[in-house]
Amino acid sequence: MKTQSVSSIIDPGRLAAVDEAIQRSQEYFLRTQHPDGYWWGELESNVTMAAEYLLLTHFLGVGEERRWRKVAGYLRRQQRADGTWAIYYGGPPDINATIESYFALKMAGVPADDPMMAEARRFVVSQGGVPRARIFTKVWLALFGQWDWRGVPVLPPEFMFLPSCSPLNIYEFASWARATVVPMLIILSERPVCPIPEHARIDELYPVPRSEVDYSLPRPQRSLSWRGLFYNLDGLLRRYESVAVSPLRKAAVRTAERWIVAHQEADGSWGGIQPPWVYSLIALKVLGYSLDHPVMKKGLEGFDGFAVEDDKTFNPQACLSPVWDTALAMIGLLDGGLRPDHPALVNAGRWLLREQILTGGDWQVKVKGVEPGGWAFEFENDLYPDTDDTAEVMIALQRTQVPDEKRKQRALARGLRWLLAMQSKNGGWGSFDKDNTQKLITSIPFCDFGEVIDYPTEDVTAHIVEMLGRLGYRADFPPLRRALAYLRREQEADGAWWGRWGVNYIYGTGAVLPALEAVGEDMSQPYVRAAVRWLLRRQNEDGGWGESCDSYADPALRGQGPSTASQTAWALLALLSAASPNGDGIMEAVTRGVAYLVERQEEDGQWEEPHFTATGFPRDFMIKYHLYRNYWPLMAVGRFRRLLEADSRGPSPAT
Ligand code: R04
Repeated sequence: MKTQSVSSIIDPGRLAAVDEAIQRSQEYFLRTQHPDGYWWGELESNVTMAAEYLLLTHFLGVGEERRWRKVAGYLRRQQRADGTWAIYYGGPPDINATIESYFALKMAGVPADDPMMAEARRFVVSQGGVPRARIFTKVWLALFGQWDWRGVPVLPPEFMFLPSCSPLNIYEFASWARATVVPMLIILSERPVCPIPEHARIDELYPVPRSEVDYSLPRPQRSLSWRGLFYNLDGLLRRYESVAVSPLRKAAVRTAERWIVAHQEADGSWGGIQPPWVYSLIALKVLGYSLDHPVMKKGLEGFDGFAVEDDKTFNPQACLSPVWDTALAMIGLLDGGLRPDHPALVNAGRWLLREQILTGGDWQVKVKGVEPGGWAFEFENDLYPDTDDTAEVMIALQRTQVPDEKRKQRALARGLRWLLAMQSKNGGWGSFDKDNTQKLITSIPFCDFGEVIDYPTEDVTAHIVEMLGRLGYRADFPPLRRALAYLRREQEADGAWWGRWGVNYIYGTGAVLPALEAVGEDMSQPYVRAAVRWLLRRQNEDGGWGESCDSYADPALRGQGPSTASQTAWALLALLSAASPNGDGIMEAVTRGVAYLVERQEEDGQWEEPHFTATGFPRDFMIKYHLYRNYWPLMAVGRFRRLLEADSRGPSPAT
């Protein structure tokens, strides 16, 4: 870079357009900051959240006609022309989402002969019908007598008694699976059936009459495996179920109940996420909690704060993203050149400082003798701070100048101690726990959906590495040395890194390269260049980058798909971190990528992005963060501008 002049990279007219794009995006963020200091965009997932909410309200006996109409309005708006529902924009029909939506719509009074319902039914039956659904879907149906409890694996509540040193116990589950499984233990042991009106039955979603359905668990392919063993154990446990010694069973259920009550958050949620929340309310209701019990009341009312609502639709979000959005919006503004002491950043910084979690949580089961000090993703999720949010918040705070710098430094020091204690044995970081890598638990028959362990991942590790670099640590710092070795080991043969929480290899690679640069890694090393070459090969004709959610299932699709703003930005962040002085082809690709973004920005400073580019669980649960399309491009275009500026010492855009 230092030997090229700015005008050889980009002509003055285009440079002005870049400055204007930055300015417009900054103004968008300044306009949309909440007075308390945070940014918060929608977290969109799929229709099972809305369908399950409707079913929950029926189970609890609090279904309201007006609200149900809106939930139904949302479900119908999301249905595609072929009658099916997908779990991400443009995705293939999803049998679970389609069954759950169909059932919720019938509950809301939509008749089976509605043409769109008929289309949905055709799809479900063509796939083998209800017996082909995941276990969660079958549990929802069983709760209302639309599937037989016999067709759900046994999960005895005595599981609660297994100590945390045994290979199977609730703390071997990822935090999200743990908070889901504990109420499930109660539900599966009680097997409640809540009556529904005759018109809502879904017999028509079965391929054969209900009386002929085979409710046995699908037999695993290899019987001499953990899966096979657990399959056989299921048979034994069924027999135990019928003779379960009642005092022991009662004590186990009581233990699960106490665990649930102790894990409710201030906003009424469990773990800040919808699935554990709905199952916890169902479990407590089954145990006889009345709706005016404070736990139930808070739990139910909390949903209002999670919903995206207008006159026609009501859709509860899976999770709320204010802390994550705030940190990333701040980083975008800083990269765009906003002064570190700008009032908006100061206000955001103060808000983040207040959000630091200074009390204990489930992570302490594995990490002893360390003070709390992390951040969670949501407004309220104090028992589950995560390492990814902590890293991004620390980057944002470190770069922001708040009035009380002493307090900020103390917060950073605490966050740092916490993060270092959370590093897993293999040198990487999981999201919510240390060394949550026991694969055994993934083989139990109940676990047929999503991730149930929280193994260290490349993207999260990279964010923490980047943070350490920005705090001044270099590769000679032992935790960093181990983290860098982990990242080297995880690099794919083609040069890319996998993305756990973002789609997919573009996200992983877009996290790792900037991290390497931040810790002062020599970016001309062959392994870095391999990643650069991979990105250059994946650039689309239009100058942008894109990668479909399908790339998790189909390796042939790695790094491929229609260009999107956020994925283009990730690729650019990676390339910008590796841009070298002369003629390596990077700057030419970067300029085209930046042009892709600049040309597609809307009047109001935003970008459009219909595609889902984030991940809850690879394959099974995809996410669209509504602010991803805005802050990632701001970072990319901002860093591009800073790079030119460093080169030419020209003026920065005034903001
Ligand atoms: C982006 C990185 C920050 N952090 C990840 C946070 C993601 C927030 O969104 C979700 C998180 C979730 N978890 N578990 C679920 C989930 C959904 C989200 C979940 C989903 C379905 C079922 C059970 C749990 F939208 Br069923 C942690 C690292």
